[in-house]
Amino acid sequence: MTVTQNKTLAEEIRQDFPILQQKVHDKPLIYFDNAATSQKPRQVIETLRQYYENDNANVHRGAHTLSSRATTAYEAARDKVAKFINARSRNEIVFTRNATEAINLVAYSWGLNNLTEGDEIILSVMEHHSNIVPWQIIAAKTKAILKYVRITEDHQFDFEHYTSLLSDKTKLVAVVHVSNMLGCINPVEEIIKTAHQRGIPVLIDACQSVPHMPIDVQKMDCDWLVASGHKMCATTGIGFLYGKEELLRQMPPFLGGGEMIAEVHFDYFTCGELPHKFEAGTPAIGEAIALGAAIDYLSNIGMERIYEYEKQLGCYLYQQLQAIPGITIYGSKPPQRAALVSFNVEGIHGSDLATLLDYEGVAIRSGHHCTQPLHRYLNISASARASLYFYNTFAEIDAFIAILKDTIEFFLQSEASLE
Ligand code: C6P
Repeated sequence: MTVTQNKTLAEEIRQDFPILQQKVHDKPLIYFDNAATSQKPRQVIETLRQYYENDNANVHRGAHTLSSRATTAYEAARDKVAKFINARSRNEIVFTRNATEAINLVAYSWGLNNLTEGDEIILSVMEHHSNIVPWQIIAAKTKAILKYVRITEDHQFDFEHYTSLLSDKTKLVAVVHVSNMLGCINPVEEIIKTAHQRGIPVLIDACQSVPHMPIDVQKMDCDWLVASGHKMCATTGIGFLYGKEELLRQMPPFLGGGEMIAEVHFDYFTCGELPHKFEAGTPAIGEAIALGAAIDYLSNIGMERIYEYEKQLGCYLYQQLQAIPGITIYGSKPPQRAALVSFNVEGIHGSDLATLLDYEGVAIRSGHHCTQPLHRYLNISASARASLYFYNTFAEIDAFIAILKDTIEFFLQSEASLE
């Protein structure tokens, strides 16, 4: 990858993504399902291959060379994550399988031990299931109560409603940074500041923001933040939890076993140091190292540049979709939104649309996108969603819109001929 300023970002780096060069059903692949998972550049695939060909061994255990190489690379990946989100210390980064596991870690470790009957947890109606179900489980065990911040008429986080929900009973706020359905970018710094004025800790689900924009946890001042590697050019099976060191120190371990201990006796154990206290068992070593390579890759391009390019791409997609008759778009207007758009077309189910588009080489997602409560709140059962990443092009958007229009016409004509 060579970064120059006169080509568009996608033109410069697209060749790094082998999977994007293929045809699907004999049509050039247009991959617009990046909110579900991103594609991986050669640099990440190569890092994983090299690790398994040369260095594969277990970490923190062996005295041998391979184990020492694997340990060094694994811990270097932690340093890269810490630097990428500007954590104060590497001890604040815990590797998990994904964002879901990271939220469960906080729910079981912190939630179960700090919440009691009548305490309130504030979520928002736009949360992904991963930031609802763990809290429902913990609320059932502790008799805590869940409260949901509404969205405004133009589908933004309703700040006024949020502040009205905060009270002496509120013990936690857990909200998404960028909604994977509405695409809105929530004012997390304000949300956190307001909660902190009452001494309430805040967890940020940054699954859809960390891959797309610069993140500074110190500036944001969140207490915990979670993300998944597979949405940011790394592999599946790796994600991370950021937590303020003093909070992580107070939290008991989530899972028990090897790696997370200092001493084990027949009748008790003592915990290892942070962050190992939360990493029980053999971790996803190659995947963590590949996450480090993904971070190198993204940092080399520059997160600010990725954010700016995606902003233009997202605006263009929104404008083009908006011009289609019979379309309903969810989420507020650009530019305060991410490069993803969920929509429905009158008379066509999102799943039918996605299936027909697949025949034309276009990959989009349809269904509830793991936000069933939000879909119910909006009085819809499903939606179609096109979600972009920095390797997508304006030409792909043009092709997608043309294919979408043809597909809608084809579908509506077929329906009419059956009547
Ligand atoms: N959203 C989507 O298509 P995991 O599965 O743990 O990697 O990520 C869960 C998750 C949590 N929060 C948000 C905001 C998310 O978008 C996701 C994953 C994917 O929208 C898969 S459902």
